Amino acid sequence: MRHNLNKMQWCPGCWNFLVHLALKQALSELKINPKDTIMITWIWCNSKMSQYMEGYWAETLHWRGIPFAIGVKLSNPKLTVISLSWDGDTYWIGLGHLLHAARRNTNIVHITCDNENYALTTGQASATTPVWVKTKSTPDGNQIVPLDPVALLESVGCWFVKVVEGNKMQEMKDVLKEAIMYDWFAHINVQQACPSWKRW
Ligand SMILES: Cc1ncc(C[n+]2csc(CCOP(=O)(O)OP(=O)(O)O)c2C)c(N)n1
Ligand code: SF4
Ligand SMILES: [Mg+2]
Repeated sequence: MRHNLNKMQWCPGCWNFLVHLALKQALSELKINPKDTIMITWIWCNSKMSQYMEGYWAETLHWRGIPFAIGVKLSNPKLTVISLSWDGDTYWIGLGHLLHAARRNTNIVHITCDNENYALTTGQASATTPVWVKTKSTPDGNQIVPLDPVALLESVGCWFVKVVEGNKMQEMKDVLKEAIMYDWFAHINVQQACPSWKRW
């Protein structure tokens, strides 16, 4: 269980700070005891968030976090299970797990911080990079139509899928609280700035 680790290592101006704050406030306002929460993260910039939250945590393998989170929930249903990931992971490398988790409808909160690029590996195109945007991996402009997470999840029967702007603190906190209180699988896409790599 982690406690009081506050030395954050994100770039200045990263909206990860805002997501972290909104999540902390949501859990606090719902009066959820840190010992009753677990945050599951894996490989990318914001995976460090579990280090800055109070409560139990697990850092698992790239694109394997969702099945890990479901396993934790099934073995201890009383825990509030939050899995936190990124667009490159959730919508590309680990997409299969997202879709089947939505179909299975286990009660976890899955948050995707969508900065529209692979930031940790220095700014390649991801599944949500807009068309014609130039990145390291798309020097002539991205020619792949971005994936629509809401339409995709609704197509497999997901009942709770919401998109929030990562700088609208009140709205983000309210949606997080709603997702935490919801009894089934909840997916939140946070539209997020990445000052270091997202320059569109
Ligand atoms: C199986 C596997 N494939 C690729 C990588 C390299 N890798 C590390 S982070 C990452 C992409 C991260 O992008 P995203 O999920 O959008 O997170 P962000 O860094 O933007 O927060 C990749 C491809 C890896 N660590 N493991
Ligand atoms: S690279 Fe982007 S997402 Fe990663 S910490 Fe820096 S600003 Fe945030
Ligand atoms: Mg990303």
